[in-house]
Amino acid sequence: MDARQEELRGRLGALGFDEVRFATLAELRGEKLREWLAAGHHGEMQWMERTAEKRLWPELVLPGARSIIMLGVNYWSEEGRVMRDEDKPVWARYALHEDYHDTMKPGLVAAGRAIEEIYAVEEKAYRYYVDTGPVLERGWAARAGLGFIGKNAMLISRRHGNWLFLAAILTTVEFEPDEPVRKKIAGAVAGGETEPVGLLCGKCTRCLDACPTGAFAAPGVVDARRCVSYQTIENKGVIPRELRAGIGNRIYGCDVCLEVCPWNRFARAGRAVLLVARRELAGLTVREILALTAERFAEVFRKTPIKRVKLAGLLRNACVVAGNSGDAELIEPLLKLVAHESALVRTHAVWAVRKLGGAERLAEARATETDAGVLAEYAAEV
Ligand code: B12
Ligand code: SF4
Ligand code: SF4
Repeated sequence: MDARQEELRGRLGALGFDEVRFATLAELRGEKLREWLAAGHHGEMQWMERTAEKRLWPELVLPGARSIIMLGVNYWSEEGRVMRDEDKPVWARYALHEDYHDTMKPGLVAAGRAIEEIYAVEEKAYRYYVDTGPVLERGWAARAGLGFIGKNAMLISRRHGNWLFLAAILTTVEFEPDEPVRKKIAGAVAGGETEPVGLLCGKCTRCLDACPTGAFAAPGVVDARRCVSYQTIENKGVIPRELRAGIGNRIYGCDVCLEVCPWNRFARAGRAVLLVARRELAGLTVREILALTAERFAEVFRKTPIKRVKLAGLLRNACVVAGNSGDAELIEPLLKLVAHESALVRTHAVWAVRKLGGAERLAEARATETDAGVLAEYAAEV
């Protein structure tokens, strides 16, 4: 192995990246992304459509690109094991941190400097991304051997389970590629270039069976439109009525298909060099969230990814959680939201009050309601 490449791997590891692996750029499973988009599985994420070609061909992102360095940051923590409280709204584990796009950035800046120093190149010889760039991160991570793609569509690491954030550095520097994960099946070797979904899943289907909203169109294929993560984070509008019950008490994101995966048994607490935990958020009650003002929202969710859904998005999600709780004492705080300035919030508050058996308390608000969408919610079946 090239001494400079190993020096780079060591320096990136010391910066806080738990996985540092290299792949040579070539075309990636393009048909999978195209099929996914053609089936409309991306919902309203039009940016996925706009950037599809760039995602498949990194030369369009960085002219002259030859390699990709795939980085993984383990965000598992031992407290994570005990932090679920059934009486409280449940947050995706990644969200109980300051926004990883921001906290991982200094690590990526320093990684870029390390490439410059070791390979005597300039800044234009690389581009780094964490989630936000047009890079098929899971596909490249599988190619570089960080793990395999599970039936839950996640990049699963044999060392860290499902709990890896991914980041990528495209570069014009050439590296020796690392080996993808392989498996011996009946004397032949599977994996590598073909990267089959579920390579190390065996007969297990736990994730597919556990999904609360039936979001898997096939093993490894998530129809985002049915996914709780999409509905509670990416969707800016009304959450389809037929999916609301399945959301249960998940207020932001969803980890169900990650949590049930037996590969997590190998996960150990991460070093958290590039992360800042915000576990206090898991202690918020749905009543406290329903009562949030704009000022309080800005204060409580400062620096977290949750601020991206804005107050109205979070109140919408909280109404769904409240409606699913069966707790009639939440009718009172929900009635305040039936008069909220945002029609989005009013719609979901009306649903929740009706779901909790408080329909008769809505007469006054209904008489003055003018928004067609909210009126449709009053008229709909619960
Ligand atoms: C759009 C998006 C979403 C969408 C769509 C999810 C999806 N399954 O595609 C929504 C909003 C639903 C979502 C949800 C989540 N996401 Co997301 N998301 C992304 C994003 C921005 C693009 C993913 C994408 O390209 N999807 C299109 C499909 C077709 O691509 P793909 O699943 O990546 O598949 C490729 C490879 O699997 C490979 N492949 C090889 N063989 C085969 C075979 C088949 C059949 C298929 C389909 C693919 C395949 O090729 C495919 C395409 O070439 C990435 C960041 C990025 N830039 O990549 C993060 C990313 C995938 N998300 C991430 C996370 C953490 C989540 C959530 C866990 C968040 C949460 N707790 O709520 C959930 C998990 C849901 C799930 N089971 O996938 C992490 C995943 C880390 C990991 N270890 O895998 C990423 C990489 C962000 C990051 N930088 O860490 N996400
Ligand atoms: S994140 Fe949740 S809703 Fe989305 S596919 Fe996984 S289990 Fe289903
Ligand atoms: S839960 Fe089972 S089927 Fe799903 S990804 Fe994990 S090992 Fe594979």
